[in-house]
Amino acid sequence: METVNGYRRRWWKEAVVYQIYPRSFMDSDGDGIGDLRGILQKLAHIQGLGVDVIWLSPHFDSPNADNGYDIRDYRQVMAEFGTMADFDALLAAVHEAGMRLIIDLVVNHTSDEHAWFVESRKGPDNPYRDYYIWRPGHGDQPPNNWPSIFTGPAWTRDDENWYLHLFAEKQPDLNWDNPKVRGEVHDLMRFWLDKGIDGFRMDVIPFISKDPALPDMTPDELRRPQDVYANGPHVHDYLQEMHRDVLAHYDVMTVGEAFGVSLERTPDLVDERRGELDMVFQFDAVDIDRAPGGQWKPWRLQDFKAIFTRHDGALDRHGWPTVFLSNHDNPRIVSRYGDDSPTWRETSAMLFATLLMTMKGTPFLYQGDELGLTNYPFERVEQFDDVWVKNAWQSGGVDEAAFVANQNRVSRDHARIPMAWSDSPNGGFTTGRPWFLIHPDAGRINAATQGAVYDHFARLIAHRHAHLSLIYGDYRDLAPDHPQVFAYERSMPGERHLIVLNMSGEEVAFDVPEGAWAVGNYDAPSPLLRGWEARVYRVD
Ligand code: TEU
Repeated sequence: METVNGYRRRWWKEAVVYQIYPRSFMDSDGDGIGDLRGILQKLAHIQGLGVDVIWLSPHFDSPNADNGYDIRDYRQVMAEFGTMADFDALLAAVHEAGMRLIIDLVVNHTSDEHAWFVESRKGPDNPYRDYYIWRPGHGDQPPNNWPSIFTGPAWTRDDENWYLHLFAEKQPDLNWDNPKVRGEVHDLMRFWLDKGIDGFRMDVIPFISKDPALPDMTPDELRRPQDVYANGPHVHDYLQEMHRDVLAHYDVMTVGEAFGVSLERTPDLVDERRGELDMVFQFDAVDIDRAPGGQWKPWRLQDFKAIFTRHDGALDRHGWPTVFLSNHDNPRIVSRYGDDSPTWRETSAMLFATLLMTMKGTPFLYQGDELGLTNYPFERVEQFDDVWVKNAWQSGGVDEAAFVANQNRVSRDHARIPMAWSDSPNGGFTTGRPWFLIHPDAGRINAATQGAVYDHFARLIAHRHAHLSLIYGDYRDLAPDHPQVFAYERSMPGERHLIVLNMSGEEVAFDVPEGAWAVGNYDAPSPLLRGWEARVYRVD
């Protein structure tokens, strides 16, 4: 097996991944909802960036209580997105274009409309009863004090018993301790793998194993329930079994959403000698501005930088990290970490492109990052679509202005409004009535006008692909205490890069080397770093 700088070479370590939220990507048939044919129409846009892998958020039959993360039938395509023939055509076209396609495996829970749950709730004697987690309550009270991640209790009563749902009421948790459930999951994975998909992003996968005693959480644990949910007794057994029985038989990549998994425990999931997952998403960078309870809080650049050093230190040569600053659960990068004012939006979008493409780990982009799309200016509670926002609002306690102000900082809906393609009505997303809000700037900030940001992404991706030190090279933060500049090197014997990012709108003096300047977001280098300037130097 070929190694580079001590790492085994694998295609997914060298890949750049682009995430599509199908509902909001492109509508081909005018029903106002994005679909698979729409993705097909826009494949050249994705291919032009030079990305290697497309990750499709759930495309399965679903009643959409959580936009497809509540699956009713794992072997059907969501009718609004098209047909199985459309899926097959998309997969073939992606492969034809030299890219790979991974899909979302959402198997901690199903929809309450899934046939298994419809049966399960019929009563204790039903053969599917044990596919889910049912317990008697304490009088009128649920079996324990576990909270749903989406606020409120994690239990809903159905006749005499309660079922567990770590997310919405319409997302009952599967009982992975039942071997039949694990067999079903393996079967549905094979169904898609045998079609030729190239891997899975696994939704909240560490949550699959629950302590069968279901003990109450302590007040301290209740501040971060995800840490309890991600630490069940059999998560590693079940992942190793899945790897042995299914994944090991295909050349695919897996990336698990490691919500609640500490850095110390990350190697247990991704150490290649264990046979569990290839990679996981760590939440530190996207949680930097979150206080418990989902309140926004300010953050410091020094703390942001320290996250990347900690991540790097958490894994040895047997594990591989990911890098992401956005997805369908997070606000837009420029609005959150950069500066979305007209002066700096493009420049800061390019700076974060530079960070993503030069950091250690497989980078994941979210649709619209390549255009520097910004947050939506929400004004009223009714404008939100997210079930989490609705639950949180119903739980009460704050006035609307304060609630909306916080959601404007943290809401998942910023990422979920439709893509902006052109200055046509609805940003060119649909000829019909869009399912969700269209950004007021869509006519101005869209794929047709954002060539500069897009081209910068493409340049960086090409540069990454051409330089193994940007993939396998060691990471070192050169100025961890600097309040404005993020400067780091990526090096391995024979090849070294220096990356200098001015994470502010101010000019900054910073010692830069003589070496060749490879990629930057300003035309020519200057002695001072200009606002949001990003430079990549080749220094070997
Ligand atoms: O997300 C898990 C999850 O808990 C996140 O919503 C997390 O709380 C948030 O990102 C913290 O910033 C996954 C999916 O990505 C999400 O879209 C689903 O709603 C959820 O699982 C349930 O399937």
